[in-house]
Amino acid sequence: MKSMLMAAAAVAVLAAVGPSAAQGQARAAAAPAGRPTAADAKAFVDNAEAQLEKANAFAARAAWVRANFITVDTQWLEAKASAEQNELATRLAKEAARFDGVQTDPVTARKLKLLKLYIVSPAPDRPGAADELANLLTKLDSTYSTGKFDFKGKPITLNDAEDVLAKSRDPAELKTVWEGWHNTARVMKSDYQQFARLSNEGAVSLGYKDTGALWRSNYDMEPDAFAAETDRVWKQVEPFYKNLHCYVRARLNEKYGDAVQPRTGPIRADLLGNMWAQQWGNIYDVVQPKGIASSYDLDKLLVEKGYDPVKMVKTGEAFYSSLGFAPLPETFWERSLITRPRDREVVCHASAWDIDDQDDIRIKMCTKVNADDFRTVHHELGHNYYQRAYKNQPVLFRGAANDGFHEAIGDFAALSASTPTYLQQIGLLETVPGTQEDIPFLLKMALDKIAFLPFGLLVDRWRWQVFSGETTPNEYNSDWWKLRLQYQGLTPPAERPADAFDPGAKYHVPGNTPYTRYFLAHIYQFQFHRAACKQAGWKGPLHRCSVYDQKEMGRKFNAMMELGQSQPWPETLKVFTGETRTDASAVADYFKPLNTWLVQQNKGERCGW
Ligand code: X8Z
Ligand code: ZN
Repeated sequence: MKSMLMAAAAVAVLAAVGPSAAQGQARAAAAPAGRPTAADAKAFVDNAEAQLEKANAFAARAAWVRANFITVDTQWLEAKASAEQNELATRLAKEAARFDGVQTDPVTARKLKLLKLYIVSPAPDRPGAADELANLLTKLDSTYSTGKFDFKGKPITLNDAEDVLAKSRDPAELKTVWEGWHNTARVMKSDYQQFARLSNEGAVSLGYKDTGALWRSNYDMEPDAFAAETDRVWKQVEPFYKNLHCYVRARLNEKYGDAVQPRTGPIRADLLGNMWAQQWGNIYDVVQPKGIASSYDLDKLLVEKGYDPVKMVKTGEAFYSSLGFAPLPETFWERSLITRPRDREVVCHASAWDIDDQDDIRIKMCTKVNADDFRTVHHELGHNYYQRAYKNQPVLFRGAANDGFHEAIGDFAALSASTPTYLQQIGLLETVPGTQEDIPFLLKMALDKIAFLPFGLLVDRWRWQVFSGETTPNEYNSDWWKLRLQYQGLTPPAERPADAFDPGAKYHVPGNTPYTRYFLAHIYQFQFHRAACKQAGWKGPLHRCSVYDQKEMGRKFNAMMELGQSQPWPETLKVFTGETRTDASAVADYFKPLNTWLVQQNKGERCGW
């Protein structure tokens, strides 16, 4: 597999036996003589895997080169390789349907299923369609990645704009920069519309209702059941999110006054310290609890202790080494992109790559020395260690149990790596604060982890609606803001222009990366953390636990990762946690003291929006 953010990612699917055995036998009985056998099916998947491996090796390198050096020529090369890969995978997915109902061994049955889910956006098989789709995707991703707008008389990048959103406390400036970035996405709307049309046509040709149904079919259950699962889990955490929203809104109101942020209703999206208001940790200074100071600030510690981007990545590697993982290969250091180059355009959105499905693992990120990127480094390395763990699986099983697992590995590591105990162990922090700082610590964590949940859900709610046709191109932006209001309780700083395409201002939309995976990951990482701490014999509160140096736990974690997508994800979850469902009770356990505290703080407020 290639980048964790590429359009054509291998993914996990339904239980080992596809159609029920009874259905299969019924069809087999009615089938004419000469129908394919189990041996034919096995030969087909073996051959399919060999072809995919070859196409992936080529497409991954073309994609890497384009993402590290965006020019017309590299875009052309990437689009050509990606179109060929898409054509191949889509053709194989169709051929796989020939074996529907054939009684194969369970491994072959699972591989046939996975083959039909291999491509995020399959191409229609008319001449030229795969090329058109690939060109649109390369162009959308490149337009996003090279986007700039004028601020204070000079063009600025998203990286610069993110710094302003994180640090400025001037509402007029925040609004200008927020609008500046969001308006860069307007040019993408018609390409996105055409992309959605083509992708849907491809998905329908594979037997899915639309592209959204294809994406929802990746979780070892029926697509409708999966949508219902995400609703169920959201309902588990929604009350907590609403408590946090209520508390933060009150502090913003105190800081900025009624004219900027009213005490009731939605929160202005540009005031939360992040371009998409998806993580709010950057405004901790504005919302910190009165009378309980936090004795340290990770942003400052990293700078004071002289961290640079490479040292951040080395520190991340050392955390994984402490769990018993082998060091990263020399080529990781030679080939990764760790800082933003000055002389060329690159895709700065962080990603982890597995170029040859073996040892050529790399990251690509424009690392800044701050707390956000300290966590992102652990996040990206988590992808690489997962990729390495499942490299000996057959091609179609080289992937996460489900895509939420892939996103959760590194975040799980970062939960331990964010504890003051660990920061002290690696010399970043002098003394570990006592329990009086639990609320400040948990509030910081919740500003990132709990604030994220509704955003993690709504990005694909919007795309599911676009793909199903429920949201028409005229409604792209208004429906986006309906969902932003409904789930996050947010509003734009001012009315949006008629031609705005605000979903396009979030990387994963032009980057065509499904997003529900991050919602799931924000649940799974706490399930992993709770199980890991239990294995390590931890008896204290969950948020104080760090599994640094726990080699036996690390071995068991790696054993789960080695399974790749060889079996349905609930079985893989069970291997490490003993649990078989996505379950937010671990989130509740971790944050329990904070939720209680928030409820007290919110007394007298009119929560909700
Ligand atoms: O895209 C990412 C990673 C790469 S897989 C940096 N994340 C999501 C985002 O930035 O929107 C991690 C958290 C959510
Ligand atoms: Zn990721």
